[in-house]
Amino acid sequence: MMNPVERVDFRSDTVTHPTPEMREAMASAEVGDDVYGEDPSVNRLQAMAAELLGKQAALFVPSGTMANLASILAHCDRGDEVILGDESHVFQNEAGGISAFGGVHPHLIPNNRDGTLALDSIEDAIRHDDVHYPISRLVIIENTHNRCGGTPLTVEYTRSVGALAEKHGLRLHIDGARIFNAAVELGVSAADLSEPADSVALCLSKGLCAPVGSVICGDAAFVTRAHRIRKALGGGMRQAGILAAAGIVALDSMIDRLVEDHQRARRLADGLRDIPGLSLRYERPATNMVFVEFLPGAKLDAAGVMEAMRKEGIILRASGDGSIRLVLHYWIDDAAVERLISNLKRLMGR
Ligand code: TLP
Repeated sequence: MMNPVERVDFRSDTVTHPTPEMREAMASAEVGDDVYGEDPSVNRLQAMAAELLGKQAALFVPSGTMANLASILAHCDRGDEVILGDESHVFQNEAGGISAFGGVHPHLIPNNRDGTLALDSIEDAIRHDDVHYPISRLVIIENTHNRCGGTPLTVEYTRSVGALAEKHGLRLHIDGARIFNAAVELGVSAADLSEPADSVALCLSKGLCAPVGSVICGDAAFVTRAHRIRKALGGGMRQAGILAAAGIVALDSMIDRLVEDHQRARRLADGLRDIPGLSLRYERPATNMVFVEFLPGAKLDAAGVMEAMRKEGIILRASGDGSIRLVLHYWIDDAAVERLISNLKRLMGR
């Protein structure tokens, strides 16, 4: 078996391999045909996720992208409008699926630096009834907010968005790909963070290390609609219990340890602070991500650092804007963090 620890990969928490315990659970998983609803492992995973998020029901789907897409299509008819942030994953990184497959119209409003959407911007974006306008149907927020520093949205903020949506008869969806990072960081339950939402998508295959899968949670009627949409999208899987078994381990034993990734992100930020040519986009990492910018006149730019690090077995990814997002996860230990810091010092030093 390949040892994923030999090289260290800071590109994302999506690169995490399953843990040995997950591989064992997968090997011995009880399975059935999940399209018939007969896979005991999938059913168990769904029940666990629904309970953790305080929702009536849940549905296992292959990816975070399908989780958001199926949720949005379950809430919206063609031509309906969703209000979402200009830095949201749904808008930036999901190949325009909501428009391509759902005919859903995105109404963008600016994300604040902390990932929130200003309540008055949401309210201003809501359409009144007029034949010229699309129908406002759904608000989407993202917790933690990936492109906004991995910042967690608080229970209070989420409640205020939920109250606003409810006042105007709109629904609320949370892209909670990293909702457990938010929960452990804020010291609250994922159920409290989810309570104001009509649907929440959580990912098993990020910091929680499962190889595949996301779960969408909501009331029974929502999950029934999403179930049919999942089938239409080709996401009805058969003996998916093999995958769900790893997800069960993820929910059972991988949530509380996420805080270690947040601590390492802070240690990493501390180590980078004084390196010439670098600057931190967020002084104190909010959860498991560190965003590094390269100053004009720096010895190397992001692409140069990425290339030099590859030779050291350290895998990084330069973004289009010339910054690098470093993501901490289960397979990055203290030694790997120190290795990255010392290599960066050497590369960027005068
Ligand atoms: N994010 C990936 C990339 O697509 C950018 C990453 O490396 O962070 N919601 C959020 C907030 C996400 O960050 C991601 C993945 C998804 C949804 C989609 O999940 P997958 O990759 O399972 O489709």
